[in-house]
Amino acid sequence: MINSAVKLKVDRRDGKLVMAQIYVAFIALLIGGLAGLLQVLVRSGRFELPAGIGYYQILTVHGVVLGLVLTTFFIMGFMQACVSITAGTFTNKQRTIAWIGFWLMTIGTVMAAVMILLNEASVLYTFYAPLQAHFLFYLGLTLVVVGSWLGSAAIIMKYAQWRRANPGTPSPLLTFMALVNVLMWIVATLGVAATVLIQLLPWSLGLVETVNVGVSRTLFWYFGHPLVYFWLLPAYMAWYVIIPKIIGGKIFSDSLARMSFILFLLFSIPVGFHHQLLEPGIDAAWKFLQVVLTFLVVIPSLMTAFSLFATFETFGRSKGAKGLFGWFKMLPWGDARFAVPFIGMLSFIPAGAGGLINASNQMNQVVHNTIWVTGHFHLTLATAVVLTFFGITFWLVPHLTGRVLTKAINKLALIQGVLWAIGMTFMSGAMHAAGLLGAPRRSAFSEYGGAPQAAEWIPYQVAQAVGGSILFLAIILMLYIFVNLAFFAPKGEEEFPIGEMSTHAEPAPMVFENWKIWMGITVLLILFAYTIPFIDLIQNAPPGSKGYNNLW
Ligand code: HAS
Ligand code: CU
Repeated sequence: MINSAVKLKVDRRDGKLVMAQIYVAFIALLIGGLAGLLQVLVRSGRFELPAGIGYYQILTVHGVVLGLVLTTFFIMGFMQACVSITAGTFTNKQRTIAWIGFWLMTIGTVMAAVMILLNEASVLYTFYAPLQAHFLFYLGLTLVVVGSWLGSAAIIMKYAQWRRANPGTPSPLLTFMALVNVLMWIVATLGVAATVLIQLLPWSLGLVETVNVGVSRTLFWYFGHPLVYFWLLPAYMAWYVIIPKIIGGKIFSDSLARMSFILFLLFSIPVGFHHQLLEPGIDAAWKFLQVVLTFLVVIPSLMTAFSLFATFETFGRSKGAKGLFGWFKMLPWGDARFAVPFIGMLSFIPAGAGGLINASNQMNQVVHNTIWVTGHFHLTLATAVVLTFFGITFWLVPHLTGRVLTKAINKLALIQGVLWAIGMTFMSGAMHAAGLLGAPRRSAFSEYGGAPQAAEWIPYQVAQAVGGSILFLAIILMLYIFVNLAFFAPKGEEEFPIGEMSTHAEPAPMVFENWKIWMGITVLLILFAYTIPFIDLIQNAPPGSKGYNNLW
């Protein structure tokens, strides 16, 4: 079935391309992790930043470097590896395009990073106007996006080539999933490209005096929400396809996996308003519509949870497990390639529940702009997704460098995962709790010119610092593991685990690959959810604000 066309090894030339991106991702982990440590220490109120470094500056480093750089580089590399091994080695032309993409992304990253370090771009990672950065920061991030389009183009070209060569056969599942993610990414990044090119760049160059802030935030969130699923879907690729193989089980259903990815394509984009529920300028009816669509996009995650339980249970029972939860004991707890992503899955249960709370219009009033939200995305992105990426690293890096994951490193990897779980329980738990008490996010406290601290938040801020310090230790351990797997582990062959279909599953219907239908519905839903609100935001921009409407 899906495995018949699978080669056993990623081509060496493709492997270099993938590794280049993974190197950048881990450098980002080091820098971003350090910034994170400084942040929790400052917030504990017991530490001052040296050398005139600003709180918002390190916050921007942390958000941009981990939220945008680590993720985009790792994801591009991982997806390219998946496509290369399941749909075939990239042609020279495809690989060259991907390399140009890599270099554009890298140059862009350096430009943005330099401007942040010079304190010319302390605009947080959502770069909300009217906060303004140096134009080189915006230009740098534009290059990152354009570079990622080229990396995506290589994936699309490979898919098209495979499609032509195999008419009437469903594409390999991992390739299909990577394709959906890049299609979603391209449609989503049009929003951020629009605000950067048409609004923020001309404004930061002084060509226009002001920008329509409502429009710029709306365009950002048109991109910002699918951005979080662009992070999530590669983790889902591993959960659906890689994990079953690692535990020695089977993929529960190929069709269900494809269907959930298609639902992400359709419903990820027209939901950005759930980040703007408290913003003026958008009619409540449109906010309501997007809240409803947000609850629709929860369905493919529930399908994923169902499918994972089914995989685990079927596997356990095949090993003779009895009772409701007997299968749980049968899972390979000593294998870091499974156990570390599993911690991620586990954290995604409360993380997802928190998301539902955020999305519920009334409850959003309680949590919005509090540090609860920071707690939410440290469970989703910084635990569920990131621990899955680490789990992938444990086999992908040695696979590509011709080395093996030794028993000793596997053990360290398990310790790393457990440390992460402990650190994050403290940090994210305290963030959720302090958020409910009203502690603001993204706010330096009084000594940095921010809000005064309420006494009742302080114990939670200390717990955050404790958790954050444990997380920093885990990051150091992870970097050690990465360097070992990339340069020092013994030579050998490490498997690229790709799950096989359960024999009970039906083959996937070809309608899943009718991109005219899926892209058509995607565009229609976007137009439906956004056209009138955009017209409103542009036509009803506050009158009399000098130059406010210079731009839209
Ligand atoms: Fe979110 C804010 C709503 C998912 C990331 N989110 C953020 C921000 C980030 C972020 C970065 O509606 C802050 C942005 C900023 O800086 O302002 N989020 C949701 C909803 C979901 C959701 C409804 N978010 C994510 C994911 C992220 C992410 C995924 C990153 C990867 N989020 C919001 C809202 C806000 C928000 C509002 C704005 C808040 C505000 O006011 O500013 C859903 O997609 C979640 C669905 C998930 C589930 C869980 C399914 C569980 C699974 C695991 C199964 C486990 C197994 C193993 C099988 C329903 C799949 C267990 C085995 C055992 C034996 C137990
Ligand atoms: Cu969102």
